[in-house]
Amino acid sequence: MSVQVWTHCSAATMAPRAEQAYGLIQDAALVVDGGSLAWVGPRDALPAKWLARCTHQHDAGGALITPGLIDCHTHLVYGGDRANEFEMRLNGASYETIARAGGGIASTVQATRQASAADLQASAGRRLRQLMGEGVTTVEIKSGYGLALAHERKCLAVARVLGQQYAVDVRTTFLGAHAVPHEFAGRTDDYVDAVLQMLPQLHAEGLVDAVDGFCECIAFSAAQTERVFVAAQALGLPVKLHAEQLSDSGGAQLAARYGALSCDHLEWLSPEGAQAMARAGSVAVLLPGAYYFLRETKLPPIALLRQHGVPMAVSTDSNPGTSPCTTLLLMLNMACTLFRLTPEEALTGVTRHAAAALGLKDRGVLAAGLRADFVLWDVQRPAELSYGLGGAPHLQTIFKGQAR
Ligand code: DI6
Ligand code: FE
Repeated sequence: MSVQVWTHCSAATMAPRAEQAYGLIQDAALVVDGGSLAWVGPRDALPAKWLARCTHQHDAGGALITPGLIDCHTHLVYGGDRANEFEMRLNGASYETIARAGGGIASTVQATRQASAADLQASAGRRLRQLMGEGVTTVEIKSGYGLALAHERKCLAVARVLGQQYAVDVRTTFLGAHAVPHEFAGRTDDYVDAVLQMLPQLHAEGLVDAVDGFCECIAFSAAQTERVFVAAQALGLPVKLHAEQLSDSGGAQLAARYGALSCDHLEWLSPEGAQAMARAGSVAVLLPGAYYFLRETKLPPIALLRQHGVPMAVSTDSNPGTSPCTTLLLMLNMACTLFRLTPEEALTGVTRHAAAALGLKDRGVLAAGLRADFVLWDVQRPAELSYGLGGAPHLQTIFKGQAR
């Protein structure tokens, strides 16, 4: 077994309740034993036994090391794009005109159904490589543009294959309850019946790690969403929810009752919703890319989330309609500039709290016993990761102990 020692670095460990902001260790050493971290601390406290057992010693060249980044909310697998609609709108077309011409989410569903698994793998692979180029080591990928068994299966299987093809951990989420496909127009309850039939089959095929829904006046009601949660719970699957993005539908309270890992978006979250999330231990996943792209003006209630101690994660929401985004670092900046998170909250949101939003306890922090997923950055201090608009501070990513 290889034992690797990394020195000549500082480490933002992101350890909870650390004395230093970011759990920062100025002159740090990291010991990697196989695919896990065996020791993390100040270099001058490194136990001699690790140097004795060391097979590879690495000079990090003064880099800052953080945990591998975690993008905990993406819709990475879809056909086509919506650049044409973006352009039409900026040339004066209304949403209604575009929707009547088969645009919006329906156009992505059509393009996704028409695409082969190989096409989807190629396009999602391009987006995934962009995320990985900024140090992402774990990514969640939702279905939700197939909306029929064969196509939901195709998208989830593509997500699984991406996790085998690339040195990144992929977590899949079944989002059958994302939108009502045209063949069920006006029959939302019948479509929910169809979703309830898809879920056990996809789960039996090993394609589902969690279950999500879109609880909103333009999508599924709280009662319809609850039927999906009941089915998930019966299979022992954790749930999460797109909640209070465009209005307050009480989705957060509903999700909390089912012990949701996370509630996502939350611009319209109420005090009752925040309280329910705090009691359930649900993470608030903030998605500044969608807020920006839709030119929303209602901010998620950050002070309320802080007041109730709800952990906040930050993610790209990478999708063709509301956040065509493949840069998690830009989301750090937007979480700070638009939502007024501190840089420390933002970085916690793509590491420790993003891991919690996926129910993962073995990553998101640099600590002995956890996965050796970490990133070397060409920056002096952690705040630079949130400060930069573009730029390329990424030097190297280590995934399960290996350079990638
Ligand atoms: N919320 C969103 O903003 C996206 N999905 C969701 O649940 C919209 C997806 C799209 O327009 O393609
Ligand atoms: Fe989303």
